[in-house]
Amino acid sequence: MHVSENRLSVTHTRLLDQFRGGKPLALARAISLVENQREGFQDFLHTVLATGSRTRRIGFTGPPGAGKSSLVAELARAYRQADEHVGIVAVDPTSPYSGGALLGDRIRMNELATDPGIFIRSMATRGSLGGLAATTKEVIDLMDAFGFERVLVETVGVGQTELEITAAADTVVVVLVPESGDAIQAMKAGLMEIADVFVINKADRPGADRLLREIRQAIHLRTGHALSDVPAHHGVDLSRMMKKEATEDAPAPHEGGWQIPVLKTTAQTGEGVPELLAAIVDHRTWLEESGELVRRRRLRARGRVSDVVDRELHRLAWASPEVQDRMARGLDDIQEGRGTPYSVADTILRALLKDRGPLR
Ligand SMILES: Nc1nc2c(ncn2[C@@H]2O[C@H](COP(=O)(O)OP(=O)(O)OP(=O)(O)O)[C@@H](O)[C@H]2O)c(=O)[nH]1
Ligand SMILES: [Mg+2]
Repeated sequence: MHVSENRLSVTHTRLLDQFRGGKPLALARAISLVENQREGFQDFLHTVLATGSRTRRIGFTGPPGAGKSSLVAELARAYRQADEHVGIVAVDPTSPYSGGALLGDRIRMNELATDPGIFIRSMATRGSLGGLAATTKEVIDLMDAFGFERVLVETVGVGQTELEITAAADTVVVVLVPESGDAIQAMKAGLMEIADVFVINKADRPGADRLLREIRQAIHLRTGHALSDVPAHHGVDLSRMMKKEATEDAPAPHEGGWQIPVLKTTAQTGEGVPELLAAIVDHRTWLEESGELVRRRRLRARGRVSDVVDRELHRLAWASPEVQDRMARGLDDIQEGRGTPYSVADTILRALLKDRGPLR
């Protein structure tokens, strides 16, 4: 695989011109090129991404129906008022839905769908784990390269599936509602690890204040404020141990000065939305000043490289005639009791690595 701008086809060169000229249709075409992984999509991505990243990426996750889309719509409106261009990506675990349905049932949200400063894309996960569709991150990259100052990503959090949002966003907003249970459940679901900002939406409903207090207490305990007041227990300093274990691969421990805010919103009336906007600004400032933004971007780049390597290895393996041949013979061996899936896989890997000298 040799990616290069010089390898772009005539069609893709034309697409590139229109993309760089800011034509929304070109963005839509580029997205489907990438989503369908059509011939040449890697050269195209390589070319448009070479200019570097400048978009502020904000992820929203939380249980179904928590009001994520309603909040995203409120924020998008606010960013538009500040004259920013906004990309919205909504990832649905089952099926993609139309731009109109995506932004909920309110009339004024339809304004968003027709605003040329907003580009909305919904994607199905098609069974991929981690809550993001296989190419969601690439679509976000395309929106970044296209020049949106802001990209808002919505994923439905069901159990552990929202974890990947941390790989796609600079700031992760976890949206809960009074009905979504207690703080213990949120901790169990791993939401404490991924949240940069907690929002209790539907604050017009009973139970919001209780959940707010519980989440605040849980954060307080988790970030070790309670621990640091207490002398090391049996000579073991838990907070130090936790720090030591943090490596480049590990998710960010929320230490180093960021206090996770817990806010109440009512997306329907817009109440609490200015505070949410302010919390996102504060988090951005912290990201930049603490060096965390650099760390997250590096982590993101690492994930992207390994994604591409995985995908290419997979493609190379199953496209190889030698591999096909060994597979066919291996299946005979298994059937006749001379081989196992492990021995056959072993011969396939050997063939692949021998065939592809430079890959070794
Ligand atoms: N009472 C109340 N209802 C709200 C609030 N915010 C959103 N809703 C309603 O809750 C329902 C779900 O809102 P959405 O914004 O679609 O929620 P979502 O989290 O995007 O839902 P999915 O994408 O389907 O998981 C809609 O009927 C909204 O009108 C709120 O603050 N209070
Ligand atoms: Mg939604």
